[in-house]
Amino acid sequence: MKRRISSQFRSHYSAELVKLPEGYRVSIAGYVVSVRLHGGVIFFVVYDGGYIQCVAHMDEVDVEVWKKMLEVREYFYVSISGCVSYTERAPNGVEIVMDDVRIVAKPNRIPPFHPYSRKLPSLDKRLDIRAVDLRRPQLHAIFKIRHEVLQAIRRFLVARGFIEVNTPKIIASATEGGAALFPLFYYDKEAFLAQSPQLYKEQLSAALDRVFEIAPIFRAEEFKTDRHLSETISLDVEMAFADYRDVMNLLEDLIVYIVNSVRRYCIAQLAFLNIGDLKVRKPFRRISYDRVISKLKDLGLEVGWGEDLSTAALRRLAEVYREPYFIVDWPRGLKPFYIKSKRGGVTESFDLMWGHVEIASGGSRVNSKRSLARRIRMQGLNTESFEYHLKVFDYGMPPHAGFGLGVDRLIMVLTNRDDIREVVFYPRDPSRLTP
Ligand code: AMO
Repeated sequence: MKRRISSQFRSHYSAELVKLPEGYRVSIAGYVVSVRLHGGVIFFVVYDGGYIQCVAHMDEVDVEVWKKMLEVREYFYVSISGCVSYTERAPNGVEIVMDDVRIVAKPNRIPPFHPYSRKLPSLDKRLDIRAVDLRRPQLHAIFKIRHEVLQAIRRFLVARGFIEVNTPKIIASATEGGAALFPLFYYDKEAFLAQSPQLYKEQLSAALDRVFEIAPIFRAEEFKTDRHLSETISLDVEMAFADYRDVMNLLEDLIVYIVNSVRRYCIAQLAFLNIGDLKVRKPFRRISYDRVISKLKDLGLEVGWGEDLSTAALRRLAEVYREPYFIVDWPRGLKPFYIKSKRGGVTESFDLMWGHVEIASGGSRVNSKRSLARRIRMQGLNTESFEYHLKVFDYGMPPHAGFGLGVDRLIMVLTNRDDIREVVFYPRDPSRLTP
């Protein structure tokens, strides 16, 4: 594919220079990361999606041009003209010997921290000026990995015959019992921001067989953890003629594919972030909720049957299970109304854990209208609010299953960050609504 997008500011991107012969004249545009002046030689490092060193000798450029070069500071946006030169002194083996510079935008203020500084302000302070924080090379590495994860998800699912769909984010009723909703005015009615595309993806799997969506979900929980957001990106997958075992197998293959893609396409980024041992092995363990409870008891943590697993319990388990693993067959009371029951008060459900973080959850779905209505009532919800969904079952509903995967959580784990907000461009949490 041709990548060239030239403009009055640039003929090439720095990444393209290695394909050009010594002496080839180019112009590049970007922002200045560093300026060094050594006697009569000036060096700039410019970022244009990649880094490039640019150099000029006082004696070899026009006096007016040299004066302009001396004006350039970090954070200036510049367009630079010069010739390609191969040299060992440049970090990537190639540099531009400049003959002109055009200052395109000058900042009025210097950011409160330097992109290469080891001493950074707190994440909250950095988030307050996120657009500047995002110029840090560490975040470039994280967001390149994020980009690759999203690409890999799409490649994998499309190759398996899934269709990418979009469902409404303004909805009329809740789907995820435990999680609170954000209410909003919808003309003269009350509406909510969608917690999950759950019921829509189920309906779409009946119509299209295999569907997926990558979109925001909204959770109005009053959390204060390292892994919750009020708005987060979810990968939702749903397939007809499948049960929870089939989707666990699919999810396991997907995770392996994502990890391999990141290892293949993000070598420099993984190295930069010091992530040397990113590996997952199939098959992932499948451990029943019952066994998890007794395992925790052995580890000295008493959890009553039917209780959810606390962060402390999940952290304890993470010490034992170092690779991703599934907790399967959760008690009915812990799972939403649309998850199919099985004998023993449990459900055909799973959570995919990686470390102490729940990456995904899913299960087989109830596909009989009567059972679904009963489960809605059992959870204290009103069947009338779900009439729009229940009536679809009158036209036939095949067995189906699926999962929701927290994309931000997966990227947090892959990039080894200890706060989910690091891996989101503009995170939303109970105390943050801007920028
Ligand atoms: P669940 O509510 O478990 O299931 O959500 C699915 C996955 O989404 C991620 N997630 C979150 N990530 C960050 N911040 C949050 N506040 C947050 N809430 C959830 C988690 C979680 O595993 N409809 C079902 C899925 C299904 O059965 O298909 C659902 O929404 O990684």
